Amino acid sequence: MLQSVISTQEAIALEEKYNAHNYHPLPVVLSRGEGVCVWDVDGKRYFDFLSAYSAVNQGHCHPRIINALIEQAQKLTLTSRAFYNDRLGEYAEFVTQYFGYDRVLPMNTGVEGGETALKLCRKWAYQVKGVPTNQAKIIFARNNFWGRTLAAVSASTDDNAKNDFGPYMPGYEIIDYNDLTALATALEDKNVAGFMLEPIQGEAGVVVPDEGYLRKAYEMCKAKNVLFIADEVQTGIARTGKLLACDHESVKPDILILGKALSGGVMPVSAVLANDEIMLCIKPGQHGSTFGGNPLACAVATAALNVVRDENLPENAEKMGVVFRDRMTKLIAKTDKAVLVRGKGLLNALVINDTETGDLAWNICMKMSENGLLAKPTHGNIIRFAPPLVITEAQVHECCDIIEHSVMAV
Ligand code: IF1
Repeated sequence: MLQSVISTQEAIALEEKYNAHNYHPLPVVLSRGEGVCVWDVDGKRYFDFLSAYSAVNQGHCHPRIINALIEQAQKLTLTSRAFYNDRLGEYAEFVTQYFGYDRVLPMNTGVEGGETALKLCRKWAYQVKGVPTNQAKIIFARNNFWGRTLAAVSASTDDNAKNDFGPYMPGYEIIDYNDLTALATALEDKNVAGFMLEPIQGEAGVVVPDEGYLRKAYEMCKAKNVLFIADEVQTGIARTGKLLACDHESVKPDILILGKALSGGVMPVSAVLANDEIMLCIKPGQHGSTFGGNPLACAVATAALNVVRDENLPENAEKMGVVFRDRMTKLIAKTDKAVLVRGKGLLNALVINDTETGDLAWNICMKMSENGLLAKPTHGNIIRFAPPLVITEAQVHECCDIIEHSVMAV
């Protein structure tokens, strides 16, 4: 293996000196990725159990997706929507049929998908539902995370993500997640236009709602003519053992937001899907983006979605998730350092019996990194485990051995 030209120390020092300090990464400098694994600049191999926050579900640098990228990149990468191109129409047909909606509005990042969904929801509220102008309310769940824009952090209940970014977006209502009584109360307000939520809360620490919550919440929204908006940026694209996390309860969101693995982690591609009554509320010139729906993104996302289907990634995520949680349950029985494992498919979290500062979880992640597995704590004492969905059963067991040795060694 060719060694990289830059050392770990140099790479970290440069980032420290010239980059914003908006993250606190593990001290690992990666230079190559393939399938479930990544390699650092010294050639050390790691199993990637973060998957770039569920963006590389298809595995790092999947050949089919990379080839689609290369082929299209040599023809046409960007036209803007000022003109048509020969990729967007076919992609729009493909992705709407793939997920079962009339239309798609293509964007780039997950948070742009969220912003687009909220603009659609408000437009629909005024033009279809008949909410008085500028009176539309959107309901969010406490501990939600849907990105870093001002509209997104206005919905946040996490001080670190929100503080000192005010003033905040008006028209928001926050209710407890997984609480149907709170939802019923909020839905009494005639001006509520939509309820936006993650089917499983990712950043909050892989919080799985009670069985039936999504289904009941959806029905309550429909009864009040309120749009059910599913943020599947992290839970979608086979991550939880179904194509969409909403599929576990046969809920079909009025507005579906996708991102991350929609491109297999190759480039930013997001999408909002909805039917005509909602999507056609936005007219020409009322929304868009320079890169939204670019030919390169269309080619990459088409390949990425074909890989999900052709390699049966939802089924594999379901099966491997059972193996993983079973191994973690056995580990919890052996140590008091880990208290709980939760999740669906290959979106799981291990809750660490930690101090307030979260040192134990961080130290476990550092030990796992030494032992060749990458994962990162969220909210102090919760370690999220989300490998690429192409992982094999043998690799799951090899990784669980690493997790077990690391937990026992710290
Ligand atoms: C960070 C985690 C955080 C998301 C859901 C929308 C977005 C995200 C459910 C926005 C993005 C990323 C962002 C990144 C860390 C990661 C993350 F939950 F995945 F771990 F922060 F919460 N909806 N999640 O999870 O998508 O605009 O980033 O493409 O900002 O630190 P984006």
